[in-house]
Amino acid sequence: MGIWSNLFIGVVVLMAMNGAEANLSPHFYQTRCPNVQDIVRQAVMKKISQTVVTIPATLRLFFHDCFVEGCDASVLIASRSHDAEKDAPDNMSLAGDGFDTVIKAKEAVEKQCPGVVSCADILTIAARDVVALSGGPNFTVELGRRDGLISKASHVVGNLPAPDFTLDKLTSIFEKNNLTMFDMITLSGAHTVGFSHCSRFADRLYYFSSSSPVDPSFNPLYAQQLMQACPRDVGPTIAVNMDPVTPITFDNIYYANLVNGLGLFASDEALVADGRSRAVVKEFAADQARFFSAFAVAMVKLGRLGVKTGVHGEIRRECSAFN
Ligand code: HEM
Ligand SMILES: *[C@@H]1O[C@H](CO)[C@@H](O)[C@H](O)[C@H]1NC(C)=O
Ligand SMILES: *[C@@H]1O[C@H](CO)[C@@H](O)[C@H](O)[C@H]1NC(C)=O
Ligand SMILES: CC(=O)N[C@H]1CO[C@H](CO)[C@@H](O)[C@@H]1O
Repeated sequence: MGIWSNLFIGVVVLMAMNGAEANLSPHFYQTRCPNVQDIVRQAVMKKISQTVVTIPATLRLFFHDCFVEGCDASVLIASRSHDAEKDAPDNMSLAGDGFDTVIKAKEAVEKQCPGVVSCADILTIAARDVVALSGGPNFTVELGRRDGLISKASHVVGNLPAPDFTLDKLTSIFEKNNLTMFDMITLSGAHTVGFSHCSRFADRLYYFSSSSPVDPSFNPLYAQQLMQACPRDVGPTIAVNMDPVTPITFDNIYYANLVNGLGLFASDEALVADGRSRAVVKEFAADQARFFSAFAVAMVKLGRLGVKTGVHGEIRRECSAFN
């Protein structure tokens, strides 16, 4: 009897711990910081009113955080020796406004609930809010992430997709992260907002092939506009809108653009060029509601990558430094 009841209690405790450790929940802060989502939204709105770059910068920051070391705010760490995640060449214009958004929101949250809410969760909420505040879907996010203890530039290499990736390479890097080709096509729709530096697509304008320096899959007028904005020897700071039609609105125009030869990167163009992904592109181009609901689902899946919960990681006091 004694053994059996001990065993029974042991199993119950183990199950409870597993639950506490493994599960994210939308209600994670309900008792300890019930207003966290309102506080973050207010901070995000204020930051957007100062600069609209906040929208794409925050969304991309979330993606880069999750793909390297998991969604654990490792991307936010500032290192004195400049070898943290954010210092990797792949961070290419992770615009400072994304970092600033999370830091401001964290300061506001700390005033009401000191030491309770992780930077990883604040970034997750902020990424959701910038989508909702720029015309996209609002959706429920899962919370309970803790902040990571590792942030290394060397861990970025090979873990982020590049703009010259083929469909196979795109699909395989997302699959490594438990995301399907469908999720990849869906999340690429984030390129409906934001900017890219000329260097990320210049090959498609000037060095495509020996017979055709311009990628023939570009709409010719669009290629001309891009060459005007990005002449061959343009400086490294010059950037263009990734969605030339509605650059700061979160909508499904990105997919219509792909169909019309207005995809900026080879990795965007690949989605409509390849028969395996084209049907989804066309479906999203025709049906914004379908894109929005798929995007919400895929963002929640993205937000589960490599999360630290329970006793792992820490709740950072400041988002840019380990405690
Ligand atoms: C599918 C593979 C992807 C590739 C190859 C890719 C590549 C890129 C590149 C090269 C840039 C331009 C960076 C620059 O020069 O400033 C960019 C910008 C951006 N990406 Fe992606 N990306 C991908 C997926 C995603 C995903 C999944 C998201 C978010 C869910 C995302 C969100 C963004 C945003 C919002 C920007 C604009 C950033 C800004 O204006 O500050 N991307 N991406
Ligand atoms: C989105 O909905 C949540 C409730 O699920 C809310 O807390 C949040 O503030 C909303 N975000 C925006 C930008 O409306
Ligand atoms: C992907 O899912 C598997 C099985 O659930 C899990 O073990 C693994 O940690 C996940 N990968 C990431 C990057 O979260
Ligand atoms: C925002 C940010 O930290 N950007 C850094 C990205 O990495 C380069 C070096 O590759 C740094 O110079 C940038 O400051």
